[in-house]
Amino acid sequence: MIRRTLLNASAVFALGAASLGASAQTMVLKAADVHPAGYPNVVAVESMGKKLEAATNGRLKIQTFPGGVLGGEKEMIEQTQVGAINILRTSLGPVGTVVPEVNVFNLPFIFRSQEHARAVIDGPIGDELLAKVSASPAKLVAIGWMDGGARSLYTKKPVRTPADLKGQKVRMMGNPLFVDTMNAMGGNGISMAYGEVFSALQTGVIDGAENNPPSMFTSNHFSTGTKYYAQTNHLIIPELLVMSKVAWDKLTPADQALVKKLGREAQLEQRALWDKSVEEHTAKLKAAGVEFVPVDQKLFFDATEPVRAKYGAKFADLMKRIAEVK
Ligand code: GTR
Repeated sequence: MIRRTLLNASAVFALGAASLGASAQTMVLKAADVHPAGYPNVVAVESMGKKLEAATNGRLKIQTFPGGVLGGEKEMIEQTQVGAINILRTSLGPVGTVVPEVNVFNLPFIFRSQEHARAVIDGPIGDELLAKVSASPAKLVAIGWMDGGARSLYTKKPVRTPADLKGQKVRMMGNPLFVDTMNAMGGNGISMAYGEVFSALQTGVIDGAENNPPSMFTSNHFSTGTKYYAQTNHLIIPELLVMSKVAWDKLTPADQALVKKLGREAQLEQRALWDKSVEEHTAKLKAAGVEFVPVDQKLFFDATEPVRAKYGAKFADLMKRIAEVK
């Protein structure tokens, strides 16, 4: 009799566990970023961790690994795919090599301005792209966007026109699309991990790079003699907050919903911090002697038309919808 009760009880438990999927377990989620502590993206994920810990009574926690200690973005994406990293904040740039559908946001001058990019990622197109990342075979679950500002060129010699880039080796993020972009802009694009750029600038392996003011400052790239910042704004690339599918599948549906909600809140917190960070780091760069050179962006827009034609052909409808967003 007793035996039968026990058997029944375990059958009921097995049924319950199967229908609930993952059980609510205790986990410390490893979160990685190439940026150092204090950078808006890192701060936003830290605060997401505090909220997650509070909401689950300490059952779920986030441990942050900033400053690229777990590798460059390419390696970190791979580690997230296999579950060695649980949460990753990355530029969409290198994600385009594993989820080609996101490359539409990686096209030069796809967005007219940061405001335009925000309107797009906050609307249905932004949601569609997040869903595409999660539905792809890349084993990444997209939990939110972050702002990446506008990327402009920094070089040792001033650049005002595409002709000024002739013969200059400029570091680009790891995605062939970006090397093509730099080549079309008049320079020689060199793909390299973010963490290697400082010494490459110092030793003259490259003549310049491109990024937003907070990255140019916090990476110390400005201190290598690259004192001309040509305001091309050629790439406005949203950043992505993703979770490893391996970790995601261990969460209960309720925990998944909580992570998604907090991911969205992290996006909004980062945005507020981002605007302040751009202002602060632009001022710091200027104080350090960096000259902000205004350029005719139309010249660079026209020069990069072949890149939009080559990589954008399959996104024609989407590009039209992006352009129509006010
Ligand atoms: C930054 C971006 C990073 C990284 C870096 C780079 O603006 O936030 O995720 O992509 O640029 O140039 O590699």
